[in-house]
Amino acid sequence: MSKKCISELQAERSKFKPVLPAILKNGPAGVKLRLGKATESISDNKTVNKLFPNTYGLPMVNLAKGKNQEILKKAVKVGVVLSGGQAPGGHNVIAGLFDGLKKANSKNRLIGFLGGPSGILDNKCKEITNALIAEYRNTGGFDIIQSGRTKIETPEQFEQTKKTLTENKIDALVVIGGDDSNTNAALLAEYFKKESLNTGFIGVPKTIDGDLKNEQIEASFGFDTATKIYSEVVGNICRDVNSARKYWHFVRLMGRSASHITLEVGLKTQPNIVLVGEEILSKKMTLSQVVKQIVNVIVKRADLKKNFGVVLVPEGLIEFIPEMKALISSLNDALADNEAELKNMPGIDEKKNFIYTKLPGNLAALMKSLPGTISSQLMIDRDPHGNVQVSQIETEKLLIAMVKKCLSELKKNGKYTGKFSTITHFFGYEGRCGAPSNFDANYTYALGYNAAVLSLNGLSGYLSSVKKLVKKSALWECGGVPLTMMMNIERRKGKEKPVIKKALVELNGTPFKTLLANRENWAVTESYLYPGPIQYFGPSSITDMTTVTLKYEQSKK
Ligand code: FBP
Repeated sequence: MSKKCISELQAERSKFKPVLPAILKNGPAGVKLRLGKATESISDNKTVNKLFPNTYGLPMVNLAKGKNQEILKKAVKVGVVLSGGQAPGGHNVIAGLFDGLKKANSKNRLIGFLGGPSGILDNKCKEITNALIAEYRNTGGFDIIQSGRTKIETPEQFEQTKKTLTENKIDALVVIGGDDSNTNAALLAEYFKKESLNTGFIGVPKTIDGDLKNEQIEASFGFDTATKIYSEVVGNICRDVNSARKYWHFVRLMGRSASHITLEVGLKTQPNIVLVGEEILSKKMTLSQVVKQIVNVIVKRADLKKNFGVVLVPEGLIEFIPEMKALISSLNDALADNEAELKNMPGIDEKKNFIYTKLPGNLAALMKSLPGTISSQLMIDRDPHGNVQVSQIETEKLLIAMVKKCLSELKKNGKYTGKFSTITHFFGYEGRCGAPSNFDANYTYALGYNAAVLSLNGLSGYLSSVKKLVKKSALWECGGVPLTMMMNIERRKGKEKPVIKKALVELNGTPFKTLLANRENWAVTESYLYPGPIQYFGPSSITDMTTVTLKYEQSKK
């Protein structure tokens, strides 16, 4: 990328200097590790312990001021890989990592593996230099080394990883990824320890979905920027709706297995209906009950002569509806068990008819009752971690079809006289590579710099942690959280596996309670908010604003 090819905003933005937490100001040699007590996994302790005999129970690590001249002496070579979906700020993690390593010793080197974990398996890499990283500071995207979703899982792949990392003399690998990628980092840390190899593995919490968080990790990076981008466009749709007053817009938002994005965008824009998967699951609602809930609002608004509105739908919605969840889980097992036969079948209808015979009768009937496009989308290949690819399932269209059916019944009975014209949207990819907000630019830079400190200190099996995020970045606290501490056992691809637990929307938490307190009013009024675009320049009350979710979750701590 040549300097001439960048936009005016990018040129101006490249001058932004992230503000490091004060604890990191004197570089990696100015901090000492303070070790806490041995840790336990959040559940399934015995099983997780058994699977990670060499890395289970590591202590929590906090950075404290001190002198650590030892780490300056030896030049090290650190690898970095971007894993999974894109999230704004990935380039700044690499910039922070690069600056931290170079501050400790100008002979330290940073090697980027290309295209995600497959770059490790294929030994495809390039050195991150000062000139290269300069082009990517404060930019969105993962294009500096690209990303990928390959999972390192077979014994051959572990062997290949060992070969690549030892041949390249990599002292530590920094894995920038979500829950699945960091689970992979934990497995690698364990494998290398078992093999008596010294390579360390440090994770960095990434995902726009916002579901890699817990007591120790306050937020995953990218959530802030992505939700600001979606809030801008959803706000614009609300204003369009309020101006034209003739359409119902159904907006599906990314977030896979958690509704944090939808909830955050809902709180920021106050549309008429915000569906939260976790609530639907806890109430064990059926698909028709969810549809009924939407229909009730449409009818109420029609009675007020308001045949328009905005509905937010989390992309993972169907996995939260118990009957659909059961269908997907049974389908996951059936697809995994019959992979070979299915491969040889040419058409989707043949595959579906075959799969119906492998499902319990009630679930086969449910699948058959869905619109053909939706049942075909449910058959799409799982991702390498065994997850159904909900981004490919058009839930908003399924809901619209069912709502239409319901409304026409009501019309026949004279209970509905409105008009229902719809427009659908799916927002996900639009926000994943946006230029990071100030919050994400600072947060990712600190996460990367902190990962350099953890790597230089020879740690392995830790997630880079930066806390107190509602304070100014200079006051943030840094450390490392053992990866095994965040694990539990889940069913993936038909088998029980150790994985980092996803954080779902807490129904007792302030973000959801705020929605609850307001949604009846938002349903029938036009209380829309128009957040507008991310501001990079201007008053800090706007440029440094964090998410409502983070503010509500962390402000009392
Ligand atoms: P990560 O969890 O890997 O960060 O990815 C999140 C995500 O953006 C989800 O919101 C979405 O369902 C999925 O990636 C889409 O995957 P893909 O990029 O493979 O289409």
